[in-house]
Amino acid sequence: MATNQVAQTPAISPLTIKERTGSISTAEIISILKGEITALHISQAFSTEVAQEITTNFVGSSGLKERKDGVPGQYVGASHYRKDAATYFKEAENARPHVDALFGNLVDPVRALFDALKRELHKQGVELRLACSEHGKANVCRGLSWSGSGTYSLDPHDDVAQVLRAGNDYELSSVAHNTVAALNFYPSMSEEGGNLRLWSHKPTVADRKSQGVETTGYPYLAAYLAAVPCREFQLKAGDIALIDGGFVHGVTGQSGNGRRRLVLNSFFGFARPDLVLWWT
Ligand SMILES: O=C(O)CCC(=O)C(=O)O
Ligand SMILES: [Fe+2]
Repeated sequence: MATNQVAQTPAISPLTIKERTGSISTAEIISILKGEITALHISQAFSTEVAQEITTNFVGSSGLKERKDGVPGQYVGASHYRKDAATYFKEAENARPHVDALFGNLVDPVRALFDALKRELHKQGVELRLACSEHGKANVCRGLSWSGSGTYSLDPHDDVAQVLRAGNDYELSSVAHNTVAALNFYPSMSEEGGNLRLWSHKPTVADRKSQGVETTGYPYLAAYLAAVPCREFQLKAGDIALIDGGFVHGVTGQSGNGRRRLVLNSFFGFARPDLVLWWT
């Protein structure tokens, strides 16, 4: 009983947040990976021209699908969430032409970040590569448009449970013991809402068990988070948010009948001291 009660009172972990305008640097990305910063919000981090091209291509994509895994939203690409490695990597292979097509003939800013980080880590004796298996390899990103209605368009969750529970057939499971960095590029933003909310809480396995979200990390109920301080990022098209995905986060409800919110999301983290894996 006592253990249950402890697990149900969320421990507060302080947030270290950096917000600025401009270009993201590899030093900042590595600070997130090492757990020195919890969240980084960079405004006007990539061009509105690229943002518009990606949005137009997402909306018109023949690879655009409705999620059927209990998380309301539309997507282009593949998600490892609740899938075995064979299924995920096959889906990633099949979706690759659609993910590539999101960028048209413009330079893909997510791949540019990946390449810059790869060069910097290489200098430090660390390899960065896409997660893979005999069935294929991950894509650099996936496009997502959340459609939950109510307080949140994407309910509060953490990104670590799904990695911890990915299973032995995934090489990325070991990243769950280090920082799982969640990278978000925003090509389009709703008129109101659609903020990224981050709570001062990094759930443990016991916390997840107490909330019945041990394997998914999704969703944490409002009652559980009620006493936990939070911060919110007001996002615009062209922004990047990079967070420690172990902290609970969610996307607030959206309104306005014009633009739809679109995020390009990827995950990465240390699998070994000399290896950083990247996946979606
Ligand atoms: O859309 C966002 O801002 C966050 C996305 C996210 O948390 C996720 O895909 O796990
Ligand atoms: Fe997330």
